[in-house]
Amino acid sequence: MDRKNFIRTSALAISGFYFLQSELFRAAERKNSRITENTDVPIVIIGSGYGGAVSALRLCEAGKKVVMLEMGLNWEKAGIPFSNLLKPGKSSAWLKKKSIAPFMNIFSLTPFTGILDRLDFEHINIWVGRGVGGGSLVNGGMAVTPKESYFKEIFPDLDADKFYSHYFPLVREELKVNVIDEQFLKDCPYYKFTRVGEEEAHKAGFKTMRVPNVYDFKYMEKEFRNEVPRSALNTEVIYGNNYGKNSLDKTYLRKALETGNLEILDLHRVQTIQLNDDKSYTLNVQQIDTSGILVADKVFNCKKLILSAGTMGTLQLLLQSHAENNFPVHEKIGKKWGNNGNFMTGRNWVKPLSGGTGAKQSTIPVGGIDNWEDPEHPFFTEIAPLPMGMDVATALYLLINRVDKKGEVTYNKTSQSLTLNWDKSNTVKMKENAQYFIRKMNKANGGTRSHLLFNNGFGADICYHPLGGCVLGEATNEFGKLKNHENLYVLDGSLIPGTIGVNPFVTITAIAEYCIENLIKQNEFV
Ligand code: FAE
Repeated sequence: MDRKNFIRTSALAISGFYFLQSELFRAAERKNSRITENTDVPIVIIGSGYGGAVSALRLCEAGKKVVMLEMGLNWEKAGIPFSNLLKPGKSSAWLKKKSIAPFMNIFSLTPFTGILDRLDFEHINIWVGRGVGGGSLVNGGMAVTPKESYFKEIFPDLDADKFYSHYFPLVREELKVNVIDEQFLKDCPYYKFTRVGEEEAHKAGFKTMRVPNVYDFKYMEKEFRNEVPRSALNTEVIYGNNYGKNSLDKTYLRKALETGNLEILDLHRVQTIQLNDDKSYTLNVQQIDTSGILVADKVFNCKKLILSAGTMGTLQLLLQSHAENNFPVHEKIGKKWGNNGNFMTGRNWVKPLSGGTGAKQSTIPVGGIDNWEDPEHPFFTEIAPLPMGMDVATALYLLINRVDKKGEVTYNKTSQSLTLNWDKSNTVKMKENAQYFIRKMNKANGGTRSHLLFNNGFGADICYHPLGGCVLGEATNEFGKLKNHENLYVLDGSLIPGTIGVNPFVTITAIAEYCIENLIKQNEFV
């Protein structure tokens, strides 16, 4: 080694040593500065998705002080912009080194507390939202009211008339649900995929329907005219929308905060729950920073506890606390879990000679195919966008089927994680429906099954709608109060027994409204 190289190498080694030392010092400092806090609060809500946001608003309006613990980040407060599909960044994944979209995960990431998480089980992967607003931050905003006949079948004990005349209209209003203008849909090049999808469906003999959404379509029209910054027309959706989407932070949660009675603590992950002798609860909570590093251990004591951590989060808390702290859980906890019949599929060579499904696509779906009344092949499917920045002549569909065979969620003490009793046998009928649909579409319109997408064109393992495990009226009383407990309530997707026949957040919100209204009336929170 010559003298120049020797000096350069030594300098690099010395600076590397000091860098390492200062990193170790900072890590030690972070460890030493971990605080342990013990706080008493009357009501705690875990999770800030649909069930949590509704509960918070109605309790705060009734004059109750509420603390909400949310493991994800408060993005509005943090002021960090969301990424789009073509350039995944900080918001695109929950502490992962690679992007976690349903396909095309070619992007490396620096771990950050992003808004999209994927929970991997043996036969199924489940995507969930993380952050203040829960799933509303990542979802496509499709705001679909279930068919009344199916709602009655799934919830025979609920007063369907009251739901269809009161709770569903109420939540559509609160969530700011609106419908795309038909002329805009007809003219806008970003909706070619919907127009082609509907045309092809009609040719194949299927019935289509307009799908309402919480995305502000008047804003989208302005985006198109370049009067405002673009969001849906700039490939923003599952990693967050910077504009246009009325996620919960802009609706229920904002209203709840305006009462002055709600405190939201973000980056606070509840680990386990203990039941105390006086029937109150103690929560063991970890506060983390945006790279997932533990900054404080905290303990919250509360008289009343609402679990709104989403289907998988709520089941994890209940079953893990049961395994580790002997926390009492009813025998029905974990039962009647379902994927809401989610089944992804797609077609290639869709109108290749006339511009395919369009190079530019809005991320917000507005069209659906309704085959629910077909006794042999009942399904509903979203005509989904595939905004890749170029025309790939591919049509994407997320089918929602009935769930004939339900699964079960249990807790494995050795691996300290949830186990999902769910395999191919649970999705047999869903696959048959997808095959039937694709064949009929191809026969009428040309095209092939998308063999390169998913598993040879069939995504049985893709789930956006985990539901059930804490079923209303079975694991809980008729208003979501858990059996075997006096001060514990579940208000989220886990109340729905595995299926609701359409995208679920309108139903989750309506059921939460119904439950919290009645719980307050019954003086559960005095
Ligand atoms: P959820 O919204 O999941 O909120 C639970 C919250 O609890 C999250 O913010 C978690 O971070 C937090 N949490 C969990 N564990 C803990 C813990 N231990 N400590 C503290 N916080 C915790 O619950 N549905 C539709 O109706 N229309 C759509 O267009 C649609 N598109 C979707 C697209 C994607 C990519 C995904 C993933 C889902 C989509 N969904 C859609 C489903 C919908 O977002 C979901 O059913 C609801 O968000 C579930 O609401 P929950 O109140 O149950």
